[in-house]
Amino acid sequence: MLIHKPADVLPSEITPRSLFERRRDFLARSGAGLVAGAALWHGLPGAARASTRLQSVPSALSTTEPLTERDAVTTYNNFYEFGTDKADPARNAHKMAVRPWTVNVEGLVGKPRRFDIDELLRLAPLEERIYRLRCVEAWSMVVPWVGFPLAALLKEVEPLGSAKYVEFVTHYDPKIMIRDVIDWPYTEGLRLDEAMHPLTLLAVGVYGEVLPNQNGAPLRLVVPWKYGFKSAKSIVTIRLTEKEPATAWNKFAPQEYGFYSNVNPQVRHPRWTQATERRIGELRKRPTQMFNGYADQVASLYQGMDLKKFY
Ligand SMILES: Nc1nc2c(c(=O)[nH]1)N[C@H]1C(S)=C(S)[C@@H](COP(=O)(O)O)O[C@H]1N2
Ligand SMILES: [Mo]
Repeated sequence: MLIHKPADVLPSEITPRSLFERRRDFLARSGAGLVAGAALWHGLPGAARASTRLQSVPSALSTTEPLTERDAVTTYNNFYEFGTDKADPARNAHKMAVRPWTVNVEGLVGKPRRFDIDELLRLAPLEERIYRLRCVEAWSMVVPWVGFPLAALLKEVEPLGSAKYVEFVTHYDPKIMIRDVIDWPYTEGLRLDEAMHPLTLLAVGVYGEVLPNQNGAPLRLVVPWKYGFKSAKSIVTIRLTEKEPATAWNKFAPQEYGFYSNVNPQVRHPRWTQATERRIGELRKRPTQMFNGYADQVASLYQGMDLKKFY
């Protein structure tokens, strides 16, 4: 297993000495590469969980804004399957087993395939991507994800010419997850060109380590120019389709959540403004940026579309 070289280590990643030593011990015991280490890690209880670092290269697509505290990123979460309070996922998501885990990539593709999660970890070089995450609830964070572009996975399965959309289906286990609120499983969707966009990331880690369950382990989507709910957690199926797929929040409240859900300060949520946001850890409000600040890279995807209609 490789550990970040000192130059790659962000100040926010510096860990207490005791933790570091435990980690080193663990690495020595496991005597294995990253992937085997990751697999092992998920089988270990409690304290040892803090120990899996992912080797990644910094991405030129990262924002340079200050990171949100790691504690906030891993304890202030939306993952409704584990409860609707922000603290519930960190409390309850440990009940989900993330090994073994397979991701089915199917539908309108030349080479449908069932990937083991450990295969996916080796599919493409892992990058550290620091992105803003803007929730529809008008809070935001700056998060150092570790992952690879969704496009790398889609290219493997060779989308057919008839494929226009990508549907994401997430894990649902009624034995450990809540039964009410929305129609489970949580599903999301992107247009194929959005899915192929270089900013669209499949994240396997955060803050240099394997994703904690509450952040969507072992694999979650991150689409930085869309509201946070588009970034489906704990994905089990990726399906290419011809028709626009139904999405969980759109089915729940179609007048409030559209298919596109691009961050747009000019389009109000029916019950509150989207013009401002509060960065977690700050008190002041900031103006929300069009496409969450990624307009230069993504505005062309929506040329000619009425974004008030296609919200
Ligand atoms: N499966 C699933 N994915 C989900 C959600 C959820 O409830 N279930 N919540 C979404 C919402 S509303 C947000 S803001 C982000 C939050 O991601 P984070 O907890 O890693 O910050 O996850 C998204 N992905
Ligand atoms: Mo959200």
